[in-house]
Amino acid sequence: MTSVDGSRRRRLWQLAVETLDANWEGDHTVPSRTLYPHQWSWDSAFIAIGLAHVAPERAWRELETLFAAQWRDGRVPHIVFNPRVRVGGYFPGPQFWDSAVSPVAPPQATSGIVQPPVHAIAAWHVYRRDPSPAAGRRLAALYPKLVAAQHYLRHDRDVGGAGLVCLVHPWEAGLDNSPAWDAPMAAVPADPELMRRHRRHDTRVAAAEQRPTDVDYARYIVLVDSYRQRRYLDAGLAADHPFLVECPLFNALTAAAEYALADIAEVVGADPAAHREAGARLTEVLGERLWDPRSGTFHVRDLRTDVLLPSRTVLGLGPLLLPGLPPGQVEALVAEATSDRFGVAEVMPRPLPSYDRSAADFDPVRYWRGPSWINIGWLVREGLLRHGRPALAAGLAESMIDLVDRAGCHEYFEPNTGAGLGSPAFSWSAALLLDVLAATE
Ligand code: 2M8
Repeated sequence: MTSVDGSRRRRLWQLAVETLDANWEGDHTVPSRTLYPHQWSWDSAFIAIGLAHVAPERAWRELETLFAAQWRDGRVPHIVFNPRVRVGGYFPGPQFWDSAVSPVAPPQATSGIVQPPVHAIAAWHVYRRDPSPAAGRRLAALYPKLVAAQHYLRHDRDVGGAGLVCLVHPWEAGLDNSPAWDAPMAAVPADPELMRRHRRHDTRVAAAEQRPTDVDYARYIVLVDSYRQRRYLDAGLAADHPFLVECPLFNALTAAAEYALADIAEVVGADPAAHREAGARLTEVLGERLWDPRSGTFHVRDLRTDVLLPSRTVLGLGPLLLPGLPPGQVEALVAEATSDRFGVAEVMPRPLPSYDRSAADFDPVRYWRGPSWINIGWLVREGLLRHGRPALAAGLAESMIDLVDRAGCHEYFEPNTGAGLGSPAFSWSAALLLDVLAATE
């Protein structure tokens, strides 16, 4: 277990609490005041995990506000737009998404895509911190919504027909411009005309070399256009949607959500068995479709070409979250995490990068193409703990605490120097720091 001395702990704890307080909007938390002024789906789940330690009422509210915008087909939108934010405060905003075109959209303006399903895991964390009868009632009210969200992902999004969730936009993965998407994105037409009609907001408030490129954005927009034109309906996606991928982290989180739902089902008087079966089935299919025994890690499958893509990104470590991962795959993933590519260690750990440090196109400052992120460290740490590697998990925790200690609650960090990148005062960095600090008490 990492030991964090008392005064350092108090200082970091206070910094994290102040960051979350400053980003609270009354019924949800913005990821960042400058860069992301609305509510984001997986951010809210991570934020709830941190809030459970200091403001459980806000933790429940965070999840409830998000699920109030759930679509009628069960999908949880990746952004819930705050109508009070000025037009142009974020791009692409509610006008561009135009969720009202869809017959299954809620009355609120939202985006039309999803993000990784961390919410059942978050709800279970929040409940376990304070398992009071009142918390049990809130858990019971969320349960059917969480089940509907899983149903949407596992059925409506099973484009490949093998039982894995298919993503229709890199933003769904949360690791927006990861090198994992380079090959499938290269096939998406980058229409320069389209971007000339829009203005990016992100590069006005963050350094351009730390953000995706204009060409990336042109493709992001083409994909939103394509999905909007089909009114965000999933039937027939395989025929003509230009980006269809199966991601190991997203699918591992979908499976982990089933195990969290099994725990929740026991508390709320529902049947846990079907959730455990779904978790086991997803674990099996992940092994069949995304595991490469030669590389010893998991990869993304491009459904348009039916090819397993070679890049080794931190997405490949996601299946460590699964309790039923075969021992050979666990060993291989631990070897991958502790190799020079990713640098996890018990002593003198280096920050966990988002991409293989030894790759020729590793970029230590550009968004998801190399920098270190606290949410990914948190997930890999959970995986190491699940598979009985507490010393490695402690090393990883130490590297995460160090990053925030030296640079503040930044959105991401330069993995060699530890410099803060992207937005300062970023919510999930603060929230997950609280959870990691609490575990070192
Ligand atoms: C980033 O993504 C948004 C689009 O969803 C953006 O760049 O504008 C990603 O890091 C994503 O994972 C995150 O949820 C979001 C808000 O923090 O920002």
